[in-house]
Amino acid sequence: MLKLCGFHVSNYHNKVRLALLEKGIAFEEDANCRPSQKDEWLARSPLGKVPAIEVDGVSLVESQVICDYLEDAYPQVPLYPKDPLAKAKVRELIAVIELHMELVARRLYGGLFFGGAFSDETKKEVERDLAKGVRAFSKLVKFDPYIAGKELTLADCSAFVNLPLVSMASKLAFGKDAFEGMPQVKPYLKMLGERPHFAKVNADRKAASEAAAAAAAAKKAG
Ligand SMILES: N[C@@H](CCC(=O)N[C@@H](CS)C(=O)NCC(=O)O)C(=O)O
Repeated sequence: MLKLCGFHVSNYHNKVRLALLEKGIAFEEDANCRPSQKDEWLARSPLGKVPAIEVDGVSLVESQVICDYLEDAYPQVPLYPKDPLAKAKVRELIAVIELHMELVARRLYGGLFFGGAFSDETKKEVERDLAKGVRAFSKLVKFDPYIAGKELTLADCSAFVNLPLVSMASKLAFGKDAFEGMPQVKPYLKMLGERPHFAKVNADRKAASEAAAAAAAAKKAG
């Protein structure tokens, strides 16, 4: 059986988990896998990141690659439109969300969330690049009611896990929500969060984040 490996705080793990749940694919999950540069994990995930899946003894990484595989292998409940151009528009949205917003904001996570630091130069670059990503996003989104139109797609799975992170990072770093000019974002995320699978993934993310914070506090206390 297909196995998903990662952990519940990871946005990319949660994107794949949402796709599996929404498509109704039976899967096992190992939610205790962490990113690592150790040989044992590199053998399964060549960049040392999560998530990875295992299918018939074969490992596969990169959430978008994994989701595209799921779509090809399990077409019964689609998360893409059939029309090739409409499908490409969904993938375009995912690329903007992940490459031009989340990956940009990610440069600040170490400093914001993990006790690290970033330079003023990095902060300026992120502010500039994030503004471009958000502008592109605002030109592409439909909110009709889903992000790419009338049907739930993989772009919604990506948006649900990534928009809150970008929003939080921008508020903390710049004192201003990157989506402050897009009032549709909050009700859209709320609407998605009411879907049972999205609610489950979100609840598990919260529980795992709280457990991780408690473990870090206990370690610090000695
Ligand atoms: N492009 C990758 C990104 C995966 C990723 O960055 N995962 C994070 C956890 S959310 C990770 O493993 N970070 C550790 C690292 O980059 O070494 C994907 O879509 O799967």
